[in-house]
Amino acid sequence: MPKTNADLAAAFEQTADLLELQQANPFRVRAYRNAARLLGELRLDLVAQVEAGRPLPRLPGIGADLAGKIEEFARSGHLALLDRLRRQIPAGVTEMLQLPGLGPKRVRALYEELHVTTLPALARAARDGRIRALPGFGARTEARILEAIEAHGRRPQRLKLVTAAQYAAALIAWLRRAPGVSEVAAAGSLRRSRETVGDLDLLACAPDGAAVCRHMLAYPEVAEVRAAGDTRATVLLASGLQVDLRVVAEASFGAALLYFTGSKAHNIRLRTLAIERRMKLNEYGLFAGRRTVAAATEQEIYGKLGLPWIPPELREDRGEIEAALKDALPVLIERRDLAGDLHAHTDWSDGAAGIEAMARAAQAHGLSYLAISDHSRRLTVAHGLDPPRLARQCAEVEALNRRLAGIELLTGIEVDVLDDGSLDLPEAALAPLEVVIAAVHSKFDLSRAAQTRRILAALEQPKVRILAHPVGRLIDRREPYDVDMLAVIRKCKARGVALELNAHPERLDLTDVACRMAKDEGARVAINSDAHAEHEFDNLDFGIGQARRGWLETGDVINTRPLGEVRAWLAGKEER
Ligand code: DGT
Ligand code: CA
Ligand code: CA
Repeated sequence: MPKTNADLAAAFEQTADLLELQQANPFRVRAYRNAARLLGELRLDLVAQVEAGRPLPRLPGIGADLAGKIEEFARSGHLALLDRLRRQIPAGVTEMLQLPGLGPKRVRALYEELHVTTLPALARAARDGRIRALPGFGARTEARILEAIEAHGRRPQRLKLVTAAQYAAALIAWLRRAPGVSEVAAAGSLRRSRETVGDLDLLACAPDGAAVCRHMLAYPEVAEVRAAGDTRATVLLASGLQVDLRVVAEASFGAALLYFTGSKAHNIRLRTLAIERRMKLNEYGLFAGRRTVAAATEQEIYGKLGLPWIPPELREDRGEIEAALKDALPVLIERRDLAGDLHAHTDWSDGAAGIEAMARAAQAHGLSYLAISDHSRRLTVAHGLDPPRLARQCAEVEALNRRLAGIELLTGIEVDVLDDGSLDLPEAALAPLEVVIAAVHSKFDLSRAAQTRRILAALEQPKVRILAHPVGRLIDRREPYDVDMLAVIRKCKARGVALELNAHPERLDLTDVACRMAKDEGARVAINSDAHAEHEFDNLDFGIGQARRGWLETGDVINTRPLGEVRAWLAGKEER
């Protein structure tokens, strides 16, 4: 049963939605949502765990009931509860939940008050002006719903990188068991670490391509076969994800990997370079007339084109070819370059674990320091800290520091930026802290000018050293707020504030392009996990992928430095 954590996460998320539609106990709804979030990020494959007969590890928020559900899903591929909910609720209503801006509460109102159970019926209701008449809706919401339905039809579905990676890992493991396979690799946008993935491009190396294609068609998750032949197959998985598989000979593996990794724009530039050098480049190799110049590895092909090997994350035709020609490619940051993490939560606010557990987890992830930065009081839903609780937490952090070996904690806070750009806590409360992170969690819809003014004002506050998730987007769920990023970056540079690259796979905020802007302006970046649970330090990998797409090097990232240097920077004793 090659279901993956991503399938489980989707099933739990849907269970939560449908339970909420039925107005189930909010705590129960929340438990499923939290479990979905956990599974969506967890690296450990729980399915394999169950298959191997190993007990599930202790996981935050997963009690006996949910653990039973995980085992049920791993063993049967189904959740009886979800199947029942789906029978009780019309499919069109479930579909409405996919529309941005329509949560269970609104969907419930729409189908109870207007009796709409399909998207076309909902669109009609919007056009007839029936939605605006409902309490809590209004003409603006009605117009947005109509737009969302239209966009829903147009927009190709893209998966978050973390989700695509989970599906890919399970399928790659399956393909490695195909007859005669010596290698399986992911290509396409997944290999380039794009923040979202349209479809999976996989490459296998084997003498008998037809046998490998047949093996893939036998993958139990295949829902639809779109094409199948001796060297390639295209299928749709039950999750809706499309997979393109190519099977090639070892002699041309590098050429195929290069071609199918893309991007298309990068490939076009390489082909032009080949032509200028009187050669021809395609998915089978680099050729001079009929002679094969290079084909087995990417290194050889780049080499014969007069280029160093270019890391996949750079292959977007954003200047990497020019840099390579001058032998001036950046030396991209790697995960092992991170020395510490400057943003994490604990159960003092909305985190799942205590301070010590988070410290141990950070240490287990190879980090040597960790800032404890819980939310401030304005975020009441997250049990944000007021000055007295913050002072008590600091005392506890300092006490722990005297006891812990191998990891050093820094005191800190993720303090809300208020509507006018002032901070949620008074200067006196912030003064003793080492790491003050300013974060926007409200008023996302201000005009560009107003939002920019607000954030620049927050950056003027003397204790602020990091700007959290600078554009506030949630991939697939919330658009970034409108802000003049260049102005923000320049202010950060001027004030000696680091821009956070929040590594949560749903945020990946900064974007790759903004990372590049920050680097070009000479501003510092902090790659932070924003971990709310022990396993979330794994997410740093996704931050690194995004940073590499943004051309970042060790020197651009503040938390690659040893603690002593970071403390000096935090204290403002370094270049501004
Ligand atoms: P995605 O799937 O939208 O996330 O993005 P990619 O980059 O994975 O794009 P995809 O799956 O359409 O194609 C995978 C790679 O195959 C692409 O990056 C370059 C190569 N490729 C596909 N179609 C073409 C084409 O028509 N011309 C060229 N030059 N390359 C192509
Ligand atoms: Ca693709
Ligand atoms: Ca493709």
